[in-house]
Amino acid sequence: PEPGPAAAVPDAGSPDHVLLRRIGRVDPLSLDDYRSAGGYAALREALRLGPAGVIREVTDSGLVGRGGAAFPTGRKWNATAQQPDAPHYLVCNADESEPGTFKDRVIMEGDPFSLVEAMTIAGYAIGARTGYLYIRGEYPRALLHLENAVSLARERGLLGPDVMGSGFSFDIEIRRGAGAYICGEETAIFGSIEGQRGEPRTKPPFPVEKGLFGKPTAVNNVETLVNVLPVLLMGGPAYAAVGTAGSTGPKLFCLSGAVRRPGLYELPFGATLGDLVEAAGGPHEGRSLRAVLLGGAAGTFVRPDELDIPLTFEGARAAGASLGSGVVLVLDDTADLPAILARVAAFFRDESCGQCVPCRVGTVRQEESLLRLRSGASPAAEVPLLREVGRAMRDASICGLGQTAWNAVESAIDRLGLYSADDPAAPDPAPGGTATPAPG
Ligand code: L3W
Ligand code: SF4
Repeated sequence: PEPGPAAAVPDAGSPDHVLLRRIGRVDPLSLDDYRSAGGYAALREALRLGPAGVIREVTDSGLVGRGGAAFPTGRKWNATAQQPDAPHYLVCNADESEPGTFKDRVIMEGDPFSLVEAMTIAGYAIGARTGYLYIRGEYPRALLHLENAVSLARERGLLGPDVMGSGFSFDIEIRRGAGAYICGEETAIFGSIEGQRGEPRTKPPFPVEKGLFGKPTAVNNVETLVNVLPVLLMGGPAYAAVGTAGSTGPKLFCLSGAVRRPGLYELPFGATLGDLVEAAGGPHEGRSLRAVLLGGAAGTFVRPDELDIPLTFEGARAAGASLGSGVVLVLDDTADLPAILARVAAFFRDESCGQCVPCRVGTVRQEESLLRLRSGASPAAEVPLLREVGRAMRDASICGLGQTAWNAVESAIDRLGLYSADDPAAPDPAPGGTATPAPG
């Protein structure tokens, strides 16, 4: 059998964990275990505070979204709660598909009741009676554990018409994705749940105003929601004291690639990239760091001399990078960067929904150019073309997929010096300098 969720957490059981504290310590199928490990105390507190009180604590906590865009959760919940149109919906974005990301999976597999409790609190705060949990289709164990959690919570009156005897009615519907990365984009989720093609919609209107079924909707990532539990248990201001002023609370980081102990790490915001790589044991014996890809396929390559970048939203931004959802991919001196870039480009070409031209065509052209470069085409001809295509995608694509599809390639060229005239790893020009056309 596959190893359990705790196997993905190298320091499972650490007393410093807040979000991961139950991983590997409770039976994820047992509501009694969850309750004896502190479960449902936060919902009780929420019901005591009332919806406005919950939103106040979440706002005071400074919690921002963990799905990649860092939007203030309290502001999103307040904007949804204030909408006169009804009904209101909650959508939990559990379509975790960013390459290198597995944080939400560990929570859903190892501590599923925490998500059910957090969704109930969110529904209460925004005035929703239904929450949709949109889960990645390739997460069968997480699905099983969540189905079990929802059904046990219903049996015990923690979901349903009278949550904890409070008169508040809330239930959770689970919907599975079917393998499309784009369905994790917050408005594409709506189409997917509504039974249409999962394609992003233009914003505004934002989901808080017109979301699922055209109604006010708060969409939150799994990690964002489970952070609401410590917010209510500690109180907003105490939570805000953890981390930095701009990035409060604990954060999960998915570390993969050429380190000795890859896996999921929980750290308060503020540690540096170097601290994290060191916590994971650093590069393997005899190897040295070549680069770190921060923020996943849509992220930015940084150099080994940039390891002092603080792992905060503002720190990454100041360094011209992005934290994304917390993906950290470490490459050592054996990494084949041109092959990795071609893989990233193939991913975006494959996952583009094809709705808008800059992305539909741009992701194809980008991949073709990178394949030509791998085959020895001249950077002097290809790099300006890549820049032009990248600019068009960034400026004119409808959604984040197209807007970020050139980030990693651009940073490999500009920060790592790949394909620059003085790049020692640059391939020798092909005989005659002719470009090899890409397949397809
Ligand atoms: C009300 C306004 N609401 C913005 C809301 C908006 C959304 C949130 C963020 O992409 C990022 C993306 C990926 N009134 C509002 C408002 N909102 N203005 O705030 O919005 P937005 O559009 O900036 O971002 P997004 O479309 O949600 C998410 C990046 O994440 N990413 C993706 C990672 C993948 C995963 C995963 O697999 N789990 O997270 C990686 O970098 O590029 O920048 O709710 O409605 N005025
Ligand atoms: Fe679809 Fe790409 Fe346009 Fe997004 S940017 S809507 S993925 S074609």
